[in-house]
Amino acid sequence: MNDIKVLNHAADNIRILAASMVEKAKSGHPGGAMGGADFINVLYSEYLQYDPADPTWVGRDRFFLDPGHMAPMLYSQLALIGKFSLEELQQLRQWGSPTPGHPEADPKRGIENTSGPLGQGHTFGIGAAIAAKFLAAHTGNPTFEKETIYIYISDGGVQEEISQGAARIAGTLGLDNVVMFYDSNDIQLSTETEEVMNEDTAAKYRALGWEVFEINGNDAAQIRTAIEKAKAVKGKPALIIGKTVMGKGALKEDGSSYERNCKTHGAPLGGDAYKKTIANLGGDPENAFVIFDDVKELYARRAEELKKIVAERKAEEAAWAEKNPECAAAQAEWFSGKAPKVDWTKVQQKSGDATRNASAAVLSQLAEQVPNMICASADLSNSDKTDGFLKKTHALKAGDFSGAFFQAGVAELTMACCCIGMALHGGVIPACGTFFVFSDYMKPAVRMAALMELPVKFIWTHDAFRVGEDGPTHEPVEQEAQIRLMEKLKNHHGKNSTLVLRPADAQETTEAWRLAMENTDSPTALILSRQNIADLPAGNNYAEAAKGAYIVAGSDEQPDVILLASGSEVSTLVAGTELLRKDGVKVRVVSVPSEGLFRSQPKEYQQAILPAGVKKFGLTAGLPVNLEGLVGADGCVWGLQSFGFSAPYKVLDEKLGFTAENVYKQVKALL
Ligand SMILES: Cc1ncc(C[n+]2csc(CCOP(=O)(O)OP(=O)(O)O)c2C)c(N)n1
Ligand SMILES: [Mg+2]
Repeated sequence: MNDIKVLNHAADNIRILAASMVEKAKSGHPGGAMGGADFINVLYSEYLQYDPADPTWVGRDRFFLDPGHMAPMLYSQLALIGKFSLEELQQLRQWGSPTPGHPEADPKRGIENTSGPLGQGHTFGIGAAIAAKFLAAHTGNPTFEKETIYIYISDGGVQEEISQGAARIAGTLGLDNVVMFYDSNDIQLSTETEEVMNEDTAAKYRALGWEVFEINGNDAAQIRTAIEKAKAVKGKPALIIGKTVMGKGALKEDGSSYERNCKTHGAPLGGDAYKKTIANLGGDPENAFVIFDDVKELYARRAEELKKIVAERKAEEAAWAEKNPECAAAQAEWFSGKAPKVDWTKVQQKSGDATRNASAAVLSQLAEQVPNMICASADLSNSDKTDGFLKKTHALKAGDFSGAFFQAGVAELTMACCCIGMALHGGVIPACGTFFVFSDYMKPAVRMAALMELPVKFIWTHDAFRVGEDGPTHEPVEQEAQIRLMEKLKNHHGKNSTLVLRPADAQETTEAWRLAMENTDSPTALILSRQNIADLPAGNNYAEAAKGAYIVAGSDEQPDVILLASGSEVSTLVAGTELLRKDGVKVRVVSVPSEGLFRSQPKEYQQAILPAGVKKFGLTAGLPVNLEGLVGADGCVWGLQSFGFSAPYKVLDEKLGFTAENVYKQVKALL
């Protein structure tokens, strides 16, 4: 057991480094980091199991940070274990540095998740815990049973609504591999917490099925005991509520206390206050970026302990692998991040089917062929047709993770963040479904998946006003334009941050799913119809969908006009061509499942499909902006200009101009 004095000295070391990073950067958040230092230090010096020589070891414990503004605490802690240099700490928030303003996922350096938008980070941790349970059940590898997901949350994360969803899921699924620390310092950015919350947080989490421990979060001995107890809890997640002191050890320039002060939330301590604080914590204000000798020794000892712990756990894994070579090979494949091998010829599509049903046909095959896939739905599995997957497996349950379906309940953001956490954990391929209109509840998570380059599959059905009688609340209009903006936004590797696919018929849906499964380094969105759609003309070359836009079979050479659309509007265009041809008009129909993918093709291809100077007519059930970029000055787009209306969808098609006759009329006016 480490001497408490040394633990306290190490926590002070973290406080000194964190405050100094912010001081040097002239921006950042010292107060929270200084209050949380004791917890993170006890965790890393005594409990967190990881392999210093093999940072992405699959069985490692994981630390998920929710309050990204406490980055200086995490970076300083990681400097104590050698993952960051003292020079790198001094580059906080600077261009090109590995220590940006809020941590961005970098598991090799000990950062398991990007954090910044409060609430999401701890939900990623819950998703990772689900993945660990799933892998334990599906591989039998004993290492996953031993893995603990440690989560750090603050007042902001508890206040965010998503915490209700995360806690509900963790409680319902009995995630006893979760130990969450709540840094309860009574202070937030602009007020003391009592101005905005007077709940009994412990009672709330108990009611949601958690075991709760309440301690002084700046007392190393109490933290140690609480972690011991939390790890021992069976059948439930554990929450340690630590009352902490914001800005612990901070002094003002006159030497009076600067603790428990909102001002230390998000600004450097400043000048003499900084110097007084560093001296008070036992550091040298002129030379603050130092790791104390006894702290170096503390972490050197821990590194030795870890060698033994990791050797034992890896020996267990090796024994398992020897007995289960096939499972071990499968597990290695799952963690490789490579696309799974799928025999797509096995997918049987029905002619004229709704694309949500076509998606179900694919999911049914994926459930059989991709044993590490987890599919989720926010209580709509029989409508969003993720039940195609569910019918081949069963739902994950407390104590039984042998299934592969995650029933998230009506909580779209929670579901999305859990899926992201599964992807962060590695070893599993998550997908999740709901109605497209409710993608509005998921966008913050889609953005984070895009930023982290995670291959989560978002399945959004009921893609247009043709939802019909459910009325405007359920009819997406502007959602496609919104999500397609993510195709225009590049990630930091220069790739479109999200792949967005809206297939035109059942067969094209198989292609879209193939592209989704082969996309291993960004999220994919599949936008699918509720209503049946006529097949594209016979002989259509569906493989061309991989280019984002392609010429549909039956198109004329040397066209007078090019008609383009995505999803079910393509078949409306095809119907319109028959009327146009009767007038001798030569027509090309182009299906555009993904503008982003199309724009990634060579210029020659783009020009061959949509040559400049040829008149173009676009049809979209969303906002015209969906196609205006492709139509340009060569024509016009017929789309929706307002929210939808309640009526049977065929009536809406008539009223809103989504008919062969209107296509004919609009195109004639154009020519
Ligand atoms: C979703 C979201 N909303 C707002 C913010 C801006 N913000 C960052 S920290 C913070 C206050 C958080 O208070 P707390 O979690 O108690 O942190 P402490 O002040 O104790 O460091 C706010 C509002 C954010 N990062 N994420
Ligand atoms: Mg706080």
